[in-house]
Amino acid sequence: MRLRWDGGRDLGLRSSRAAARGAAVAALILTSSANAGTAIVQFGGNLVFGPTSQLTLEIGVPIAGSGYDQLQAAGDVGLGGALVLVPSVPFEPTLGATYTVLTCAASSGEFASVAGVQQSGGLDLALRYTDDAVVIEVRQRGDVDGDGQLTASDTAIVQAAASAGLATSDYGAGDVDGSGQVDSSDMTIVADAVAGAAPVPALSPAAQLALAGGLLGILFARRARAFTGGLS
Ligand SMILES: [Ca+2]
Ligand SMILES: [Ca+2]
Repeated sequence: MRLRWDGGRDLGLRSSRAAARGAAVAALILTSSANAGTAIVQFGGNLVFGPTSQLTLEIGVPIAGSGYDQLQAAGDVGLGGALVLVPSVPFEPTLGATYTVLTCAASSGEFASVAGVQQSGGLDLALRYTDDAVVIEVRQRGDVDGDGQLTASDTAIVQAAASAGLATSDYGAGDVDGSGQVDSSDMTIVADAVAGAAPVPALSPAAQLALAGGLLGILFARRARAFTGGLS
């Protein structure tokens, strides 16, 4: 991982526990070379990612430090600039896996864009923001609301956000391609995903036969009881 301060002077980090105590910076550019090794980087102060900054994080096994890059700031973090997600090699995204890539006292703002969202197998690295963290979650492409299903609910969120011209890089708010804007591109991706989602499987002929047989059995049993009751 490598830090470059706004003045252009580089600060190399070789330890997974590097602390810039008390750092309250107006603009900090932080980059991590692809496949340079994952790490946890800690800051004692505040961080502000300027509009031209780029934060590149390696994503692999969902274990902070040894499996993916994680930033920990003791102070507040102002988010901005570009976030680039780089899968480690080899990387096999697992549905539902989560990566807390940034923790802080309080976060504000958002990354202007996110690169590396789409992965193989129809899976996405979905970005979401909390009050004190940035989390990446592996979801089915188009599962905007994160309920594990591709339905009209996902389509509705994107349509509403696109109509409002929402500028966000939050996957759950509808920016499924990481462009920083919810628009027709996101609508197309989600609509295609929902349309291609496997429908609820219909019963096979054999299952239908078994079900019918079971119902007939119940019917005969009831009639038999009624008949017996009539005799007694
Ligand atoms: Ca969904
Ligand atoms: Ca978008």
